[in-house]
Amino acid sequence: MKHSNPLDVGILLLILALSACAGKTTEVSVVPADGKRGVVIRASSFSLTPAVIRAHNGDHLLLQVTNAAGTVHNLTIKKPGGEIVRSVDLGAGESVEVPLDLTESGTWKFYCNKPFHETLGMSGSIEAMPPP
Ligand SMILES: [Cu+2]
Repeated sequence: MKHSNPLDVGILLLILALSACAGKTTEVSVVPADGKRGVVIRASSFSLTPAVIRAHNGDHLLLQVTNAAGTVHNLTIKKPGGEIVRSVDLGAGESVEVPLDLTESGTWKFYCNKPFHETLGMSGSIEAMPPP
C-alpha cells in the first residue's frame, strides 16, 4: 500500500486554511451611546478586517488602520453615491489614523486600490444606518 506523501498533506492543509480565511466575514458595530468612535482596521495580504462596520449617519469615525503585511497596501473609501472621499497608502507595517464623518446613510465601500487586491479580498463596507 502506498503511503501518502507528507507534501500532499501540507498542501491540503494550506488550501483548507485559505478557504477558511476567505469565508470569514468579521463585523463590528459602533455603538452611538458609548462615545467611542475609534475603529481598528487591519490590512493584510489579502484582507481588510473587519470587513463590515456598522455605524450611523452623523458618526465621526476615527479609523485606525494598520498594514500588517510586508508590502504596500491602501485604503480607499467611497460615499454611497460612489465618490471617493479618502485614499491612503500604507507602507509595510505602517499605521495611520483616518478620520471619516459619515454624512449620508447607506453603504460606504472601502477597498485597497492596488492591482487585483480588491478582487483578492481586500474590500469591505461601512453600513451607515439612519441616526437612532
Ligand atoms: Cu492591498
